[in-house]
Amino acid sequence: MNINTFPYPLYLVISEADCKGKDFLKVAEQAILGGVDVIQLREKNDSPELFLQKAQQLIEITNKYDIPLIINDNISVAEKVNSAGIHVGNNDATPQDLRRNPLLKDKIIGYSIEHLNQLENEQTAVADYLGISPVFKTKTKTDTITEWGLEGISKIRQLTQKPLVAIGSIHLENARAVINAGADSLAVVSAICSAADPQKAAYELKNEIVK
Ligand code: TZP
Ligand code: MG
Repeated sequence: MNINTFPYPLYLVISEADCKGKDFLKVAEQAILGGVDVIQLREKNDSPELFLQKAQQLIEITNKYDIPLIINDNISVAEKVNSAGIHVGNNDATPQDLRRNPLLKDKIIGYSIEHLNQLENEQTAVADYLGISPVFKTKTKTDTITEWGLEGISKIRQLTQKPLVAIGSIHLENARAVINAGADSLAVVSAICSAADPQKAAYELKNEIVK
């Protein structure tokens, strides 16, 4: 795809476990109705079969609303469901590998930035968007490296034109500051998945971003 703009300002990253007993498919649908623009399915502990099954269920919903589905770090699942994109981290298959794959080369490819020197590598150059991971320390993902903070976003903003998707403890209260620091899109897990009303949470976040 190789996009210069990222027309998805509110990005939901979802897993069944992060929905804490709620039906994750319902949470996803409510989030879409509230204004989420793109969804990533991120299942770190599932068997390949279960991950595929969840992706097949979720893509029925995202397709219904014409919302892109991005698969976290699983080439086979991304290929099999023909997802709109795939997201990889610093220790996963590389964006270059994905671009060489005939089934994935035209997909949205996201790449997490955990070290500043990644901005100089060829992987960053071929990614469609960069994940700023994490902006703030989060209980949802504890094996993180750099906590970028707002200063980190501003620094990365000066070094690249790529769309920047910020993730990590983003909530209604800090959403505007993260955008003002230079992020193009906000990715959240708990702000929507743990909310009593995911649709309302998405709606409020979206209003905070686009206002
Ligand atoms: N990558 C970096 S932080 C994070 C991921 C998947 C989790 C963000 O979760 P939350 O609940 O929005 O802080
Ligand atoms: Mg990974």
